[in-house]
Amino acid sequence: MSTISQWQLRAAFAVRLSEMYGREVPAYTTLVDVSREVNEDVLGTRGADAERLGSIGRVTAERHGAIRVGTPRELAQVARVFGALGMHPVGFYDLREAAASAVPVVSTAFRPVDGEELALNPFRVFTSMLTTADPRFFDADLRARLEAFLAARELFPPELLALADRAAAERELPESEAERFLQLAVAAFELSREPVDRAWYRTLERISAVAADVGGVRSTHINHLTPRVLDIDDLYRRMTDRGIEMIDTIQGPPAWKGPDVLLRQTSFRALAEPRPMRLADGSVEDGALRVRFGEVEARGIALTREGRALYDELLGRVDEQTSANPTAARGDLARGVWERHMPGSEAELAAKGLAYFTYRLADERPSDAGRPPATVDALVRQGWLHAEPIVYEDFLPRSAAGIFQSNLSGEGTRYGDQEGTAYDAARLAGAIGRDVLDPYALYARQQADSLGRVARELDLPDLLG
Ligand code: OOG
Ligand code: NI
Repeated sequence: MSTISQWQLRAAFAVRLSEMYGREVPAYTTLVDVSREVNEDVLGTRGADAERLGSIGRVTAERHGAIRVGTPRELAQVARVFGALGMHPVGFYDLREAAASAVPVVSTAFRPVDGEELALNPFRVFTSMLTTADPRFFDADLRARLEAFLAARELFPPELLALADRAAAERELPESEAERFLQLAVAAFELSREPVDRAWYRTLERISAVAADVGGVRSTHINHLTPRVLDIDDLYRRMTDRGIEMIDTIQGPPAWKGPDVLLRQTSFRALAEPRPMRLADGSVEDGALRVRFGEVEARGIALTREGRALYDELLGRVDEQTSANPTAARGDLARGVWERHMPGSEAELAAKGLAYFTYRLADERPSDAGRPPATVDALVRQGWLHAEPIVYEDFLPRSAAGIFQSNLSGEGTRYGDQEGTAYDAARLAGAIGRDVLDPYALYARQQADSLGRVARELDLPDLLG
């Protein structure tokens, strides 16, 4: 009997989730269609260069999802489901600090970690957990009620978790178990039709719309599913032309003539979705909730810590200029800052140690070659090696907070006199029962592995320094 490997499970899960979400949120299907058109056009005009940060096959299939859970126990279960798909927790994001309105969550991203797995299918899920212990959002009474509510619900049936554990242990599932696993896993993220307790939902909504979305209902659901495009500015125009109202910015780096780095994202607010509401007298009436949205992204080169520090510094400068010139367009100010301070070529990013690359031997040695030079820089310059950018596989806290925020209706409440509760990567790892991996270490290893290979091939043991 044939078996289904983890990457095949991951790819199949992404496809089925996408079909399900397209049925639930038709605007998502429009977004996917427009993304495909944009990608085909970019491929047509830029040719092979369009695939520098991933093959068109990978990019067309590429999605990230976002989900939100309530407790460490639920997060640990999510980790088992994604573990079955070869997805591991990477990075820690504290959106409580990054957002101006009340977004009481901390997050990580579940994703494949090695190059081959990423190339097979890079599906990733931004996963947030409510910080119920943070008194800036939840007073003692509300916290107790919220935690009791969350403790009493079950997001993932035991059969799903058992199949997940088996897939993780055996790194595959027999076909019929794989089918069952996929059905249960997709169903776990469908929007529930169960009536929502209106008074409870409204109580949480006064604190934060995100808290209500997570802790106001007895199930979870996919919040959005994001396709990847090769030209997000073009996509933004085309969606606007189709009458879909986008948020007013593209988050992340500006459009400019230099290399694409990190991540640019934009979104639109989805329509209200019908959700039955249970009233205090027990009766049920038609209601609607508007929490899910559409998002799209363009990915660039992964930056090193130094590169990221530069990115954060430039964002700060753009903020300063924006508040000093409130009538100027932020995108124009940002482009100006970038042109002054961001390296204008991949070669310069590499030479300054600001971005990650993999290296491979050129098909032919330079014609007048004697011994190869001893530095990576010189090897690339003289044509011994090709440098290929490593694509950024992660998220940006400030953009994530912006996306959360731009899709909330109210600011929510924050008790400013209270001290925040520490939730850090270690606490998250403790909840999940496995390490939360450091994204920089993953990119650095990919780069070092490639350098190790070329160092052996060229017999340059000192190349790695
Ligand atoms: C997650 C928001 C963050 C991204 O792409 O930065 C995110 C959420 O709304 O649950 O998905
Ligand atoms: Ni997202």
